[in-house]
Amino acid sequence: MNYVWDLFMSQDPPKPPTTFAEPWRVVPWRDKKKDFDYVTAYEPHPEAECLRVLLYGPPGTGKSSFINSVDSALRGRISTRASAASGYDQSFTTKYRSYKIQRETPGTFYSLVFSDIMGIEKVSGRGVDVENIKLIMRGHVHDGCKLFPGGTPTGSDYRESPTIKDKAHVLVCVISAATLNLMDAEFVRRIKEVRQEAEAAGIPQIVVLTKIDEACPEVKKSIRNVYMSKHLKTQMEQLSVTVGFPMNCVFPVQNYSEQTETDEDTDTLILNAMRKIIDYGQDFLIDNIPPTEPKNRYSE
Ligand SMILES: Nc1nc2c(ncn2[C@@H]2O[C@H](COP(=O)(O)OP(=O)(O)OP(=O)(O)O)[C@@H](O)[C@H]2O)c(=O)[nH]1
Ligand SMILES: [Mg+2]
Repeated sequence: MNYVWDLFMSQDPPKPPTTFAEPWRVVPWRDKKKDFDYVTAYEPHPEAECLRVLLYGPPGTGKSSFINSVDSALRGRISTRASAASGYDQSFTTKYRSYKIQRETPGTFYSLVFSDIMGIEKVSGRGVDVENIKLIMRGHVHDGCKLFPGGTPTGSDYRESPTIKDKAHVLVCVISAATLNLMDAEFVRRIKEVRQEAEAAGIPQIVVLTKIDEACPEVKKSIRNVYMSKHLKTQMEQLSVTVGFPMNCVFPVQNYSEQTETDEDTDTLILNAMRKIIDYGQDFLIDNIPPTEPKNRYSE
């Protein structure tokens, strides 16, 4: 009797499950082709020329890696064009630079432009400051400009009268799920400031939540657990509450960082996020480019 009791007491209480029984959001695993075709076929209004996606966020969260990951998912091989590095407290990217993704035929490109900037840093005097993000968002900064905190672009770096093709059409805040709990209040304040400015300019906003593999062992085991993981859902809810992004604007991805080959499931999440980015950006273009007058057939 004592033996049975001792045995019972020596056992740890059962741990609550770390995953849901059913995913809380539907992902078209094994059907990435739909999103792939959607992204590859996308053509914005000719006045916009391309859909301009501006990425921002704290340093080292995976902004440059996300550009490389979309490039990799579209081209079917790992790309490392946007410089990514393993620095975490200081921004590795130091310029405002735009990237296009090449189609199979050399010299032809997808209708997407990614603008990569250095991270927002919590220490003033480093990284990109919020004033400069506002200028980039409104199309005042020329590509290739080196941004100095506290200073604004002047001369040939400054565009006096931007048109719709120079402005950001969708703003993507890149946050790491692995360090979300450690995110400083100062980061949150700066991100909120950018959000308010984007809201005032009517620019749609999305969050790409990276490093989900580092944040959750279940996801590391299989990326298909992304919407089964209780931990990740809590992270997303927390992000939504602290920074104010609605849950349906948050898209978790795992960037290509160590892999040497692309894979279907990683591509699926990246392309799914990309499709949403296109949809949101397209709404902005519809609202901001007046429809062309239908041709009057009697005046020809
Ligand atoms: N495991 C994992 N590592 C990632 C992921 N995304 C990015 N990384 C790694 O995180 C590090 C920083 O990534 P970057 O893409 O340089 O980050 P960034 O936001 O562009 O950084 P700055 O330009 O310095 O602001 C690199 O070592 C990447 O390989 C991810 O989803 N999972
Ligand atoms: Mg970078």
